[in-house]
Amino acid sequence: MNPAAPAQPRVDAGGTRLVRAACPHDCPDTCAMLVSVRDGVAVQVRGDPAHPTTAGVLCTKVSRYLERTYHPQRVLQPLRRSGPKGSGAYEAVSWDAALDDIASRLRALAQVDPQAIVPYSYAGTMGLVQGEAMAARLFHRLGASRLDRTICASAGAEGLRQVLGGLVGMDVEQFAHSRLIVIWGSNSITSNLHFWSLAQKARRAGATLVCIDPWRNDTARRCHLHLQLRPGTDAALAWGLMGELVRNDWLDHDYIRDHTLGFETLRERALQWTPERAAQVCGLQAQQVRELAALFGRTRAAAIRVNYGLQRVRGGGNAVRAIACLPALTGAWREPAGGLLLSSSGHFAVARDALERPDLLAGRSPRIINMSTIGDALLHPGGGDFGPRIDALVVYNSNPAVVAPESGKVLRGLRRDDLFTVVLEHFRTDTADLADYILPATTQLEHLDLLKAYGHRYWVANEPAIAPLGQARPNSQIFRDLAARLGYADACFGDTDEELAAQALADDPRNAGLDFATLRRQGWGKLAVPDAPFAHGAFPTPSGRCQFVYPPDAQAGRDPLPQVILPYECAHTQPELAARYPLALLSPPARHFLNSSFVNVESLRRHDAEPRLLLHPRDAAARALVQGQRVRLFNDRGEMLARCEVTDDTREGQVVSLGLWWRKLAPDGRGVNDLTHQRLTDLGAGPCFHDCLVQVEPAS
Ligand SMILES: Nc1nc2c(c(=O)[nH]1)N[C@H]1C(S)=C(S)[C@@H](COP(=O)(O)OP(=O)(O)OC[C@H]3O[C@@H](n4cnc5c(=O)[nH]c(N)nc54)[C@H](O)[C@@H]3O)O[C@H]1N2
Ligand SMILES: Nc1nc2c(c(=O)[nH]1)N[C@H]1C(S)=C(S)[C@@H](COP(=O)(O)OP(=O)(O)OC[C@H]3O[C@@H](n4cnc5c(=O)[nH]c(N)nc54)[C@H](O)[C@@H]3O)O[C@H]1N2
Ligand code: SF4
Ligand SMILES: [Mo]
Repeated sequence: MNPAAPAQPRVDAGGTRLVRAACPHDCPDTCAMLVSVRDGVAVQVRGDPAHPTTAGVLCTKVSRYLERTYHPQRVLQPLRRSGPKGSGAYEAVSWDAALDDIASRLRALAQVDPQAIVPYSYAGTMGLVQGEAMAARLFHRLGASRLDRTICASAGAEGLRQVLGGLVGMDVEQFAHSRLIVIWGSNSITSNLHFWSLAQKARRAGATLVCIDPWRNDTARRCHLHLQLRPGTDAALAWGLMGELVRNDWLDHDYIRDHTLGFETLRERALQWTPERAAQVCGLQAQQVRELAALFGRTRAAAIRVNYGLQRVRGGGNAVRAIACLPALTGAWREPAGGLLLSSSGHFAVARDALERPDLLAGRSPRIINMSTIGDALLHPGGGDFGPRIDALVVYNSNPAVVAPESGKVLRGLRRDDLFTVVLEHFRTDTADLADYILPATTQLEHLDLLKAYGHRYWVANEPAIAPLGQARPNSQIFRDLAARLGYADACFGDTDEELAAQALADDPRNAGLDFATLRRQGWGKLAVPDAPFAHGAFPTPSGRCQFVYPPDAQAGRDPLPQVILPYECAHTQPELAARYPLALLSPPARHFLNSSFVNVESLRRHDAEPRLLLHPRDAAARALVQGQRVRLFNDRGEMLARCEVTDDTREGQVVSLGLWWRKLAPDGRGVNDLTHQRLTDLGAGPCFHDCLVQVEPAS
């Protein structure tokens, strides 16, 4: 199960040192990298050719990691605000001065109510050491508010947990052997490149590729079939497919009997869903539903790569639930190359409590702030159920001024004069521009880390390749330093990064033979998880079965089956709003940026010189808009400018805006999240980025 990586030469004849690293970015691929270092300077990064999923290839973005690391605008010393908030005036201060002042401000707040302090972080780095390890310990010890990290995946995660029991599924490497691959809600070529390579292998061996996406993206264009449904209608399509599977008896009755829960209930509901009914909700042809159902029902090694695009709408959690029922109906799970993959992260045995030390809460249970509604939270005056007003925000590994929904409110919050904000960053991001202190953090080449993945089954270790640039410090060190300043003597605040990495690996059979020393030496190592994890059932649900029905819903008298829930903002649910703002806005990632990371890397911004808006020819004609024209995109929450691209790759009534631009690098200083709202998904309390109505007009 654990193929040993061949030993790499550590130093070549010319004196170049080769260091094993891991891509830290928020991407399912978590590539194993090799960094060449000469005279203390990193001179090359490349993909590890021996690592099975990386296969020697890094994406265009991370191929430019040196340009990012050695960027002239790296923040390399602590900065203290020296003018009004947002003025951009900062002065360099020593680490001692910065840490002393920050610690005394936090101490003073903690004496009144530590919940007034809020950490804000996501996946700028996915490393377990530079993520929620020392940081979590510090905030737990303080008794600060806890953060619900919902901004990406919580709706799908909860949906999948209800059906399969966790973020578990197929081994991505098995997709190479699938006969049918359904890519559902994902632009793999952009966001999951190494999966796409495996899908290509399957295609060359004769597999059929299907894409289900409201936008004909690069991936859809290269699939055999594309079902271009209305956004937020995926659950209806899944029910349409289930109806056909039941009516045509494309079912594995033994698998259903032995390994699933609630089939009779599902069967009855599925029979109410004809292809015509599903097609009507989804804006498809009934024949398309029939055709996909026949393909899926008659292919044993049928695999679904469901991704997060489709769960960023009101009904996203239930959509994932409905889709997750499909492979158990046909028994596709019996095949290693059949089943479904949303995320592999639940297969990793991580010793969370050892890393984060919730015991340091010492019986307290601080309130939880949802990061997806940080705009409202920052503007809350305090009191009532909310608890104390937020007086301090400590941001690391995230850029909320750009990535969080309803930027207007987020920015108003961040601009509050009575908010004390500390931002740990590589760059002067839009968020850092509103900080009281900007603390220089190291990049992946400068610190140690250990990564799990959400798209494959390998642990990947990251050795520091070069010394920290300037005065930069690893996140872990900054939180360690703050803990010392706050007088916390608990031994855990003395743990080194090596110790943290070692603690992250749970003592669990899945980690057999994989301690941190081994991973460092080998670079990476594969989890011991069966190729076909649910061939014999054994789902990690309480029932051990694939749960078509969710027992807690049944017990509470609610409908226990996956629901079809239409978007908050669409013509069916809000006709008056849709009359004023008739276009559905999707805002998926741009290929050459990673969320808001890399937007400041010049060689990458050259590919996407300014924000683009894809608009259907009929919508363009109705507004007398032409190719290349600058347009204004707006609704009641905000506006933004973009260059219009007239194309039938998008549906009529639907526009697509690509990427999360730095506000200060956009022509109008705005971003797409000026338009999005803070309402939450049906499950998991996640954001609804792709559930948003707008209007478009010529820019004046
Ligand atoms: N280059 C690049 N790669 C990235 C990222 C990036 O910013 N840039 N971001 C990374 C991150 S943080 C994540 S979470 C991952 C995951 O990435 P995802 O969130 O899966 O993003 P995409 O793969 O672009 O897929 C989004 C797709 O979903 C479609 N979509 C939108 N609404 C719906 C819907 O209602 N139904 C269906 N069926 N489809 C819908 C969009 O049109 C788009 O094609 O990608 C990671 N990889
Ligand atoms: N409209 C719309 N909005 C979206 C999305 C969308 O598709 N549409 N996608 C959403 C998704 S899926 C996600 S995951 C979120 C992503 O939101 P974020 O996790 O905030 O991702 P980034 O924008 O990449 O910001 C990460 C920041 O962390 C910094 N960073 C990186 N490594 C380190 C480190 O080691 N130390 C420190 N201190 N800082 C570091 C980077 O410089 C960068 O500025 O955005 C969400 N927002
Ligand atoms: S961003 Fe994704 S594809 Fe690119 S190097 Fe990192 S893990 Fe690999
Ligand atoms: Mo994400």
